[in-house]
Amino acid sequence: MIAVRKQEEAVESTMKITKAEVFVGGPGKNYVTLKIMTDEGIYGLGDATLNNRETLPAAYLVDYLIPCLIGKDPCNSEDLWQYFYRGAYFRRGPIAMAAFGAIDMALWDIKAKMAGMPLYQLFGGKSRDGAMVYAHATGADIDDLIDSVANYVDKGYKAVRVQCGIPGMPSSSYGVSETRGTVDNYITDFSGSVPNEEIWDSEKYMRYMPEAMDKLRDTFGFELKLLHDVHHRLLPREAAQFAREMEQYRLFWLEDPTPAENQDALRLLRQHSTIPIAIGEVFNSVWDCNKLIEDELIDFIRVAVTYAGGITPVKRLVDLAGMHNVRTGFHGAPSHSPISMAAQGHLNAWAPNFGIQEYLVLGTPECDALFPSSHTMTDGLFHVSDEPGLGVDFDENEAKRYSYVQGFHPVARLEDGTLWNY
Ligand code: GCO
Ligand code: MG
Repeated sequence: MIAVRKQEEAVESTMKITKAEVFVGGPGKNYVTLKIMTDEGIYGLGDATLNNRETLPAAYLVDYLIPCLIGKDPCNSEDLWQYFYRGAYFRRGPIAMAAFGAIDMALWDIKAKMAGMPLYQLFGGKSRDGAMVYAHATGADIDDLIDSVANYVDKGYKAVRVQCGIPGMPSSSYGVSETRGTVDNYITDFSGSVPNEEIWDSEKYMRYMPEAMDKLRDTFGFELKLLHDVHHRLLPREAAQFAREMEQYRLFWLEDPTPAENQDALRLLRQHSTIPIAIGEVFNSVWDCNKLIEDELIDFIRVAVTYAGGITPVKRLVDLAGMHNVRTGFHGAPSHSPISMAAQGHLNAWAPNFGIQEYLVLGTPECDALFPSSHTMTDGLFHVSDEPGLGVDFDENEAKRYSYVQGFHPVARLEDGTLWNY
């Protein structure tokens, strides 16, 4: 006989959001941290950091979104997301999506804490134990780059992004400092009140990078996964030629070979090369990349849960990508706080079509003190914590040590002064 269990009373949420606060600042970064409080004492955390424009999502949250959250049931994250997205009329864009994204992350954090489960359980559980990450190796020249890669190999990383200074280029290329040795914060310049200007030369870059890659493969062999980021700087024909030349070095991916908004550019590249393409760190919504995914013009989708609007839309995007053989490779530049990195960690643990995760945030004692967590990294694999929720906390006392500091991305120009893509 089959035993029939008495149906337990349905769990109905009566929780209300009572307050939400935004903090801006951090150790060498302007993290934008959202904390949503409820009448039952459970709180949720979100990351709204938009690198070098941090005060804008913070203002969007404080001036427009937080007042609408008070008194709402935090369990209705879907309806609240639709309310903010459809209700905004002027939709999308990185500022608004980073602000929605932080709210969405915080609401998922609250729900998983209510359930007493790590967030990945609400998605369908784990598909893997550790998620492969890649680090950034940079070198002012090739020897410097080889040292930087060796440093990550020694630490057990299985995948490394490689960016190298280009001989004869009047200033550094993307992602590289002009001085030798590891540089921690090359993406943001805090030294002036206007952006620095760099000089870019596509021809010199295209001539030298294959040579640099050749030396890297000679030194490290083919087992180590190597990635390279063009940072949107080549024209479609140039990108096709470059991709073809780089093919022999078996990159894990070639990132942003062309300007992201010109989606047809990738058709030309696909006709000439089978190199795996990763794109999407500047996309804010599925509408920026559904054609790229459906037409299978890319291999990895690089959105971030911050400026792509949070877990709710990104999870949908991951499912769409999975239908078209596109794997994930979420953006994880140093500007992301451990909160969004945790949200991505949970998605990575679940996603059947996980590819790789860019990861640069863990490891400084100041950052760990501001965002205590029990996520761990071993041998280049990220192991998501089993704590309820996102598994990361925010120490408000520590936060008092920091405030907003203005910083800039550099601006790129060609040698004749023509402005180019950063
Ligand atoms: C990456 C990105 C970053 C961006 C940065 C801009 O692949 O990590 O290209 O390095 O330049 O996120 O703020
Ligand atoms: Mg990039």
